[in-house]
Amino acid sequence: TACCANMEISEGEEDDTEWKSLVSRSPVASSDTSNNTSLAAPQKVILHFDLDCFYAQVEMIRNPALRNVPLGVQQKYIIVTCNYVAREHGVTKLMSVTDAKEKCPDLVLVKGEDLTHYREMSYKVTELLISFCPLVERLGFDENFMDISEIVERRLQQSETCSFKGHVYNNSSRLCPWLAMGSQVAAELREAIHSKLGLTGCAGIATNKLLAKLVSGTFKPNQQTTLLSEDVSNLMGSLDSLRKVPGIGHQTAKRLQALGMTSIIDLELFPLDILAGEFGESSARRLKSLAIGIDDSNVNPTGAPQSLSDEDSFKKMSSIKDVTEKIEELLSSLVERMHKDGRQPHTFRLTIRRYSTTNKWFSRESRQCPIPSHIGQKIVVGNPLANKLFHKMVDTSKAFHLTLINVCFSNLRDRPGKPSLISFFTPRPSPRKTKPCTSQGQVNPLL
Ligand code: DGT
Ligand code: MG
Repeated sequence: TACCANMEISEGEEDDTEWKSLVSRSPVASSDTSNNTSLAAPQKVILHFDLDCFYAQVEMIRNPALRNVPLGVQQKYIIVTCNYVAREHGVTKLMSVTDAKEKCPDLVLVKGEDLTHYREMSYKVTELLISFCPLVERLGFDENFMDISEIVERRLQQSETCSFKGHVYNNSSRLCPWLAMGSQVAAELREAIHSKLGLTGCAGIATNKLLAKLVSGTFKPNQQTTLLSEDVSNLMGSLDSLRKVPGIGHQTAKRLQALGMTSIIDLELFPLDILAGEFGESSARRLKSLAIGIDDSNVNPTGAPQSLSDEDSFKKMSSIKDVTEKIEELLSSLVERMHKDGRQPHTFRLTIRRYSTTNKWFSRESRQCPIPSHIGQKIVVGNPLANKLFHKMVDTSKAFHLTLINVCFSNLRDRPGKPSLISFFTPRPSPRKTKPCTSQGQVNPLL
């Protein structure tokens, strides 16, 4: 995801490279419960939803004439996604515009650098899912996890017979009423997303987040797949690299490779004590668990983001004038979002990335400072804070070469008695969430 413009990385839900909570406890043996036909689910039922060609679908809803043509969504010189008509012509996600045009000369391109419509639709999907069950966790813009164990249990108490909807991984035919009921619920939710918002997507149904995410894309687009416990090792064995395991990010994969591991099976067989020597006991156990499909992490209900940010990347920015203009441009759209959110930011952060041939994606630097209450609208025009922070990082008496700028408001606090415009930010039972905001349309003192 690092190559493109406007990827948001600081809203917490946007950055899935470190899936921190993936395994929070030490592994437990996964008992074969598939013969157990009692009504209470012995394990959780977790859904994972992933919308089809998300940005392209949003563009096709905005302009239905684009539905039947090959469509690519362009950010800078990259096709960040394309519809399935374009995929039939060989266009793929993250292809360069030049290559895509070569594969498919009729490809229609729309600009996708402004994320506003995608973001709004993304929150509508999460909101819709929350209206069925509060245990929903966002992952990026177009993915959501949902823990429906209680719904399944309740429904199974009412009706015992229930067949699978959609695909079952490996065509397994074992009885498993709770996962079968999970597949029914998933089908209903996909139908609701389609009828209310006009979007199609895939779903995975399994007993934990890791497996639900891994199985959901087995059949694409607009299909769903259930994974039974007897097929967990098949699914894990089908992954062709360690990076395919959610929770194993770029850095972790590099460290595992340095220890001689390249495949999931290598990790599964690697001695725990040596792994613990490198990563520490709990991370080593977590990694070993992931390799065999065990994930005890909870679905953490997503609240309002802890911060709002916007960024842009470019080949070269080396003048103060360009930097100032870019910061103003980013801030004006960010302030508008902050205004809609309704909360008040108390910290401002500026992040830059300097050109580097060696450490391209990991060389971000940032500085932050409190936002004084008297600063008012000056945050955008003239942006004294950004200016100050910028000069703390960059010695402008010398030549500089930046490839990214990110602006971020954090430490967001409610304004007493002022509700948010966004109904998504409603109270939900989670300790780490921000409280709801309350009023509407107030003037943001930052403007
Ligand atoms: P799918 O799920 O294969 O049907 O296709 P998408 O387009 O939904 O792909 P997905 O789920 O990986 O990503 C969701 C959206 O996020 C996608 O429509 C565009 C955006 N996106 C994905 N990867 C990148 C990336 O590397 N850079 C940027 N800028 N955007 C990305
Ligand atoms: Mg998707």
